[in-house]
Amino acid sequence: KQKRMEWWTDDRFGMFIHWGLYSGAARHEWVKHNEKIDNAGYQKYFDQFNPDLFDPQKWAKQAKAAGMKYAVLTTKHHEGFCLFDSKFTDYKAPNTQAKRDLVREYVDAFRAQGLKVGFYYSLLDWHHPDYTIDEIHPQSPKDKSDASYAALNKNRDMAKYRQYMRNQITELLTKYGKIDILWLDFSFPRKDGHGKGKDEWGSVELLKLIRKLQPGIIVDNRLNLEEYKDGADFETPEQVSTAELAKYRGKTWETCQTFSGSWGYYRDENTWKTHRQLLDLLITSTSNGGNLILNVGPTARGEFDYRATNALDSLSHWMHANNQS
Ligand code: JFZ
Repeated sequence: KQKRMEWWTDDRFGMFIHWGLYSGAARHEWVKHNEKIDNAGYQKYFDQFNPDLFDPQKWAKQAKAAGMKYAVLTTKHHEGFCLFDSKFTDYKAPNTQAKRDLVREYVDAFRAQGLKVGFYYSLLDWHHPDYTIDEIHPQSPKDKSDASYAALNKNRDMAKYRQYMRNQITELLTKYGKIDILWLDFSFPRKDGHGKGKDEWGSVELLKLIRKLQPGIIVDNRLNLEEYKDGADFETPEQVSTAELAKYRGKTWETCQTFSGSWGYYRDENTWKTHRQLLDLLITSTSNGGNLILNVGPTARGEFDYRATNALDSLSHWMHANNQS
């Protein structure tokens, strides 16, 4: 474990990329949940998805210039839409106006810039017909009784969904060459039984499969396997303040942070961090022995918003001035 973590702890700084159909709604990657949209209501974002400005070379160059050494892209977020060409679903980029596997192009472009390549894969899936409706599903019942959950879930089978995840993870870890990081997201066990934890995900089995397919891969800790030997490679303090980061000293960790609050493109959000705040995050993370992964939420057309580009440019100027790049 020590060995496989060497490059990662050395590299310190990465780019997170949240991109999917929600980018078209442009108001948070949880929009399907937040607005209780069903599959029919969400279909327009699939029909309209057309990333005509997608230029992963440009993304990779921007990341590299900003001093980032690795990247993690959402191959599938909670909405269930796949940016890659999966045999196991029709709900994928090749069936949109994009007409191609966008993950493939991301991998090629980032690798060409010498960056390490990671995949985010959502355990949650708000589109799959076998994924059971739980407390945080868009179609979760108003009345939280066991009976209403049972009625909603009578034709849904998590065992089939677990197989779907294993199939897709196998595709992701066998069709794109060496993958450096797998970022699985996330467990939410609930005492009342309407959440999901390691048994619902089949976490142990999934992790064994991952380590078999890609022995050198680095895996995050959101599979709910804290007590399991070799269960996770790093902790993931999310959106915590710089003051809190000192608490993670001595551990292996990566804080994930956004430019503006949401992870998916949110056009009208007005809480963009200043360039100084971003630098503080980077400095505080590295000086406390951790990694920082800064998120960009590209637009549905495949561009970085000018505010993200400005922030990345500013980091790149700082890197250059300090001779770090
Ligand atoms: C998750 C996602 O729901 C979110 O959209 C984004 O992808 C982010 C990186 O990860 O959000 C989480 C997951 C776990 C916790 C908090 C937010 N957690 O464990 O505190």
